Amino acid sequence: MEHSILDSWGFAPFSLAFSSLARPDLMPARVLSALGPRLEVVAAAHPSLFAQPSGRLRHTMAPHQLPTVGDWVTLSPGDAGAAAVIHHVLPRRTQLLRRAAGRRDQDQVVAANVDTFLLVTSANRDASPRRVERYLTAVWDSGAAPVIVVNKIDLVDGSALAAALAELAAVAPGVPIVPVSAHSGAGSAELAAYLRPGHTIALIGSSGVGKSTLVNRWLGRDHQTVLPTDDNDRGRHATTRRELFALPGGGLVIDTPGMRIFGLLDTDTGLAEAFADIAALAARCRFRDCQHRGEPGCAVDAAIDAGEIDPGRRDGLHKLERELAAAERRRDPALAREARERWKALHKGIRARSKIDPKLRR
Ligand SMILES: Nc1nc2c(ncn2[C@@H]2O[C@H](COP(=O)(O)OP(=O)(O)OP(=O)(O)O)[C@@H](O)[C@H]2O)c(=O)[nH]1
Ligand SMILES: [Mg+2]
Ligand SMILES: [Zn+2]
Repeated sequence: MEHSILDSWGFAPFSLAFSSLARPDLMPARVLSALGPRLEVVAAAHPSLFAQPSGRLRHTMAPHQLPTVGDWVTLSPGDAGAAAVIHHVLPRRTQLLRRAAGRRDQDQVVAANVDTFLLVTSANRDASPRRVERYLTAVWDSGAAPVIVVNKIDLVDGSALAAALAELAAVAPGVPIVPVSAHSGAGSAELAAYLRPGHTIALIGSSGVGKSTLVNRWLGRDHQTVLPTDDNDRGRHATTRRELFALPGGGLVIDTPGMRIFGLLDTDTGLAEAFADIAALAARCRFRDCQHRGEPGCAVDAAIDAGEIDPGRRDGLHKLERELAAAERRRDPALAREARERWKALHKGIRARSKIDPKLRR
């Protein structure tokens, strides 16, 4: 077994799941990119191979369970000229989901088995705190850890940068924030700490913030297409597909296209963590089902009045709640009822967690 090659692609945590299948006739492989139904994979004896899910997988799995970038799968070699066949998707350690508007059966997995998501923003552009909250909520849901990367610091002066960092720190309690410049190389030592051998990171964030420029810098070659931003400093969707690369130093990185819409899924846990500051306060509201909309004895409103937290945080939570509720209703009325039950459980969950989980205490 050429385990050292596989381990350089991050196989170690999956080897037990693979060997317990007891299928020595199949080989483990990792999905590098998806080109329509065909996937490019890497296996110990094959640096690059095309593969397709077996008919059984295609017919028995929901779309979000089918192999995607970052997945570990089992393969049998195809007949001469044909693509190799994928038989299993090994259980994912993490998955970042993008919710399809109103259609749960079309939810998409953006990337599988990522250890750390780098949420890239750009220092010269107003990083909408609401958008950052949304991304963070989805990352917390994924099971992976978030890091915020503020790129293009070469374009702003010290005080503008300090203001941008403070604003981000306020919406992302406890999340590391790393200011960098992909052009000048500033901050690259701090970022390098996340590029560890066998460790998979993925870059997410709006088009034009410089995700592919960072990847090219790490790869030491211009592998990814980079396009100038337009007059309003918006990206032009230079990257069109997700792709996993092995870096010269041993780290693994997935570049993703900037996403226009970033939905949320199963926020029961992610929401509570992204809004840990509000969750901790909510435990002290007088009413158990307090919505923090001016109810008497609301600890969240009191903290806002006292200037301890930004009212935008509470408004951000309310906005997410409304969007989720609307998405649920678009699906169908039976699900909307279920959604209400979920919200009740979530609110109870936030209260229970903030009582027992010391992380959520201030
Ligand atoms: N000044 C400056 N420009 C940068 C920096 N990093 C990236 N850029 C520029 O920003 C533009 C967009 O960069 P990309 O790397 O294509 O952005 P992206 O996030 O990959 O965009 P999508 O692939 O569309 O999601 C390019 O013109 C880059 O040269 C930086 O640190 N400083
Ligand atoms: Mg790109
Ligand atoms: Zn309240």
